[in-house]
Amino acid sequence: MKTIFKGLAKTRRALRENLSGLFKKGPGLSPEFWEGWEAALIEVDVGVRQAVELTERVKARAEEERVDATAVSELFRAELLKMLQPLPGEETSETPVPPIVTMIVGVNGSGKTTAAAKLARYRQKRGEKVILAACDTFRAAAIEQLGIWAERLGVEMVSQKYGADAAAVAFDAYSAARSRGADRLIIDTAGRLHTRSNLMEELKKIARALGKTEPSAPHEVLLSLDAVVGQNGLLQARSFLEAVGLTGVILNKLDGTARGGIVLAVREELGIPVRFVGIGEGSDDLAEFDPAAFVDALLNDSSRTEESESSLSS
Ligand SMILES: Nc1nc2c(ncn2[C@@H]2O[C@H](COP(=O)(O)OP(=O)(O)OP(=O)(O)O)[C@@H](O)[C@H]2O)c(=O)[nH]1
Ligand SMILES: [Mg+2]
Repeated sequence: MKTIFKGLAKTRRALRENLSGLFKKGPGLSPEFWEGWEAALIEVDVGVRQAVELTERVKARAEEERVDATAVSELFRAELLKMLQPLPGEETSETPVPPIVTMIVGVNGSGKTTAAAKLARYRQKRGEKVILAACDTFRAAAIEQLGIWAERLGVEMVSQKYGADAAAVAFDAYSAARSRGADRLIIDTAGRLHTRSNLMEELKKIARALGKTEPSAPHEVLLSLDAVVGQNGLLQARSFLEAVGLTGVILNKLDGTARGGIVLAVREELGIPVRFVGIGEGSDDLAEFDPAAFVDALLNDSSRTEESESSLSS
């Protein structure tokens, strides 16, 4: 299993390289020093607004606390962590009656089907009984792809034939999950239809079909985002947000990009939390998003070397 520390290796290295020049200039906190931090943060895709705000906060604290350049990373760490604290209403105390339904939505190729499989595995490892629903009926290969994962994981999949009504598949899958006493129902959806508006209508229809059988379902709607696409992905995210009301993000392919700072931008720009990160193509390459582990993985520059990193269990 990969960890977020491994998943963020490229981002961490990029940040470190961009910052290394700043410290060679000595311990002074010049305007160039702060501009350097800002630029380095923007480079790893935290978003311009977030980078400016973060740097300003740290600068204010550094001046107030009269620290030198070497202590600045610690201040960034603290302020980053503050920015990543749960959003209001993010932590709900109600526990829905199982099966808890998770819909995975997002544009084509963003990693939905793989994320559905990883999430199934994640729940399975926690002793939960999972059922997968193949609601991407737009392509025959999509049903097959999920079927292969289901078989590999030993998880039941509910599907119909290619071209079937996705909402009907979801409805069936929910009934099956309930009658079989499943804890979780995880729904894979299409990323592409004939037109974008059809896709949004289809997703709404799936959600409505679920809501008819259980008013509280779907309990989670997770947007699958490709971290490699970076900031551009946030534009598409808005249409999903408006159509189906997202509860969180699964940020996929974090391992393949040096732009892992997108985690901050997602949260600030969309107002929804990153719930999981995808850090590889295997079923175990998923981590629940943990702000402290993220900040540690992003800014760690000395206490954990690249060698100890590579010796971490994989
Ligand atoms: N490196 C890496 N690759 C990933 C990750 N998640 C998914 N992939 C790869 O990205 C590609 C697309 O993944 P899919 O899960 O098929 O994406 P999708 O959103 O279901 O695509 P459509 O069904 O076509 O809309 C596959 O080759 C996956 O193996 C990840 O976290 N890291
Ligand atoms: Mg798919």
